[in-house]
Amino acid sequence: MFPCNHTPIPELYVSADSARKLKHEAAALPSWDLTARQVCDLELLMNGGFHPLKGFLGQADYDSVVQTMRTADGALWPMPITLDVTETFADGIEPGQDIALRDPEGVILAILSVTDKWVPDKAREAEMVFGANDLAHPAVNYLHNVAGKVYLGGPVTGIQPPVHYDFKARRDTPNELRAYFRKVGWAKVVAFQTRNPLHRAHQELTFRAARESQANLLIHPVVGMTKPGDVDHFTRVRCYEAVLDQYPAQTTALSLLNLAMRMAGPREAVWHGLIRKNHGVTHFIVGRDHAGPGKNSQGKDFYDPYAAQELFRAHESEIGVTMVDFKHMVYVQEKAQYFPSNEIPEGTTVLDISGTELRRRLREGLDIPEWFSFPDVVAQLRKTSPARDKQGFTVFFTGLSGSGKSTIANALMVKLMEMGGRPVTLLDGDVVRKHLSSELGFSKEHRDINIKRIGYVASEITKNGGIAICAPIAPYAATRRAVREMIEACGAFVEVHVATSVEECERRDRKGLYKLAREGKIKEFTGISDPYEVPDRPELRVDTEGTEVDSCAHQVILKLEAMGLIRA
Ligand code: PPS
Repeated sequence: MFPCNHTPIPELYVSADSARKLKHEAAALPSWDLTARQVCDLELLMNGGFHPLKGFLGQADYDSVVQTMRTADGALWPMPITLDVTETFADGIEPGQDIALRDPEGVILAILSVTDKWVPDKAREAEMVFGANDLAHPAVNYLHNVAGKVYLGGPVTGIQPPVHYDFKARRDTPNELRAYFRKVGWAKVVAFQTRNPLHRAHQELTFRAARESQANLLIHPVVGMTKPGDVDHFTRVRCYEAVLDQYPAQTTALSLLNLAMRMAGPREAVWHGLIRKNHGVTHFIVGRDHAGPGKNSQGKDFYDPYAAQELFRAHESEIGVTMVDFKHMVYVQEKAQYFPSNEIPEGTTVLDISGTELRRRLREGLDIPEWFSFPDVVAQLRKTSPARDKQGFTVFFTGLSGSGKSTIANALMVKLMEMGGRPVTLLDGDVVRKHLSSELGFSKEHRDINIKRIGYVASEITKNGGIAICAPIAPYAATRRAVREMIEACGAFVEVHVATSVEECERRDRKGLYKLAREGKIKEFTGISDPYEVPDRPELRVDTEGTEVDSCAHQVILKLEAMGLIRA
């Protein structure tokens, strides 16, 4: 049993006076614009959420954390908190130098006194921390395809916390929560971590956990970064607020945690425990497959479903937080009541709706029964997830030059406009290069910038309920995946591989470019002197050889219908 600790935890902020002075001096330092994930990490470093860390890990700490889940001086810490930067930025920085860390608007949040600069072995980091160097794991994909190549480490001097304009009153630092628990006299607090909306089963299980541990309850959802494709945090917080009324008054608090999750299962559970310890709680609910990333590229779970609980239990005394078993609660029809799945009365009917089934019902505008969720929660979810045929979406054609992307895309656009209902925008490769990317060439770097621009515009169109049709070559799988993640946050992404072979494209050679490429007059030509990574699992693959354009466009229409995105 661990007592509630109300004493303040060390923060990395300097006084307001020193902060003003430092800010001035820092303006002349080289500065790094933090990524969204780094802003989350920095906030928790500065406010003590990541205590005992005093900054971004240096190399010795990094090696030790990756290898042994401990910092070099032996403190339990399972997650490498590193500042990844580009090679270009790193080239101008040497250990011993200070750099200013700025948020995306350019505000200086902190100073990093660089002690270490190194190129990490990312494959090893993936194996050790996430259990596999497999890009199907969102954090491994991030490590290889989003994070910079070089790490900088060193202590952080905090100047000011990142500014949040949303739900200000619901955000608390570890010390604010500790002070609150002291003020209201909560001696035992059980925290519930979540990245999903809460339904009745969650309310029942958290309620039980609090009763069993005779503790008050802290609903402590993550609003920083969660798994790509999750319900956005604005919707979730409105759902949490709706559920809060369902708990007996004065027993339960809701506080938002600006954590960037890694979905690292067992290591993540231990990390979550340490973070909650810093926030002053005494108990923490850990369930089956805690912070699980889903299936690996072989279609198997990344982690054993109970590995997180086992690792947590093995380190419980060091974490200083008691683990509370998360009970899977199911609804028993005859009793009109929830029961833990291992205590179901014999001969009764169990009702349950899985996450996938819930998403299907939301997508298709079907009934969601009251025994499953609260009407206010369902209303919030429906507001942000209207039925699929009312949402925006993106059709993303990819394929070689001359494969027929533009022709099919044009035919599709006309068919969709004929149906009406939503505005349709075509972002064709050539047209984009004329209007949005006229300064870009065909190096990997430039192609990636071009595709990300298309993805950005398509995501805005999708978010606002329109249909975006994109038709670039988009030769790199990782870039297509980044675009998919960006768009799936606001609607459906339908990847269509126009699978015309290079031989056929060259035979057609509509623009005469293949001939020039063969003669070496065009460099880096896709399929001839530059790579094209064939999509593994596109939503649709169309073959233009021996098939009319009209019929290819019709195949796309059928796919959109099957996905519920349009109605015939
Ligand atoms: S990419 O890789 O997605 O950024 O390419 P994209 O913007 O779709 O541009 C492809 C069109 O540019 C012409 N073109 C080339 N393509 C490939 N490689 C090289 N080096 C190249 N140089 C010019 C070509 O006409 C492409 O048009 P499409 O419509 O694909 O035939």
